[in-house]
Amino acid sequence: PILILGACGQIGTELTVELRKKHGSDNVVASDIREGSESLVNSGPFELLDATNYEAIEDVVMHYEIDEVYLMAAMLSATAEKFPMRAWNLNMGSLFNVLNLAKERKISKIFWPSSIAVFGPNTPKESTPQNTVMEPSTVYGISKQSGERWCEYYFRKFGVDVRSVRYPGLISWKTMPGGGTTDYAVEIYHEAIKKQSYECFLSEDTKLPMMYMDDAIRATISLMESPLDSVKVRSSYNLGSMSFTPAEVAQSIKEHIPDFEISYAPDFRQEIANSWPSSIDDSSARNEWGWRPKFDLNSTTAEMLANLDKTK
Ligand code: VAH
Repeated sequence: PILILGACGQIGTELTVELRKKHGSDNVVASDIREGSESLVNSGPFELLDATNYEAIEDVVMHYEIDEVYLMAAMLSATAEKFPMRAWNLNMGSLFNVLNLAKERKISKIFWPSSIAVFGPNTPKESTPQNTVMEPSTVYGISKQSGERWCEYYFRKFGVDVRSVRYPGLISWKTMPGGGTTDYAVEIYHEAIKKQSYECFLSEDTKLPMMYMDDAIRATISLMESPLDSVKVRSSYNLGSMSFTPAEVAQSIKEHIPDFEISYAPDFRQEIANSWPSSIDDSSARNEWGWRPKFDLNSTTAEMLANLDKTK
């Protein structure tokens, strides 16, 4: 059975749905610090669980005979700048809990998300390589870089099978993201439907790596199902699909909603975005476990507007 920590989050919600489809609802235990949506809680086993509480996780692991854990609980880049110590404690405490459960052989496999936030201002910005200079300048990025080092350490020293990808900004319609710098790329579609206008908190030419959620979920499951010896990167794989600026996503929306208007009011999140790459070289993921994205900006916009239109 599988346990998802942070199952009510932007990624966790969709991972829960997909893994339940694949393995059967009763084999996927969803958990979070708070109750999630009705559908999530009612479509299979759900536990209220604090990912920083080792004993609480251990109880759930023993009770359901869990063998795989997806750790999707974290504090994201923008909020982490407001609460650095809470972010560090949550992001690292939860990771040590699952790494140590695996070291004690209580679970056998872990998925842990890293992020393009591990890169910093002096990292090459275009086609950022798998291995390069990484001096993250955000609390969130520091926690992801440190987390990657610990994942690789636990793999080499204790044989812990922990697997990871560096997610770009993720775009989805099922659950709102919380506290991220790339959240503008989700909010803009909601506002386009609701108000045909959006005030963007990043400047119009801020180019960032992005990905549609369906691609991110497929990549995650594909990596977790790959044979052990095909997973050569044990820090975290670069993962790419597209890059765009707020002006470009606004243009793609205008093709569906001609009178959509965008304005720009950069805030503290601009500095965070400026420290990140503009595009990613994900050739390791493509060569070692066959990664291929399916969604580009046009198909992402079409999917987002069609689904949000139905749910408005
Ligand atoms: C954030 N969505 O904005 C997350 C992600 C690359 C961005 O890590 O913090």
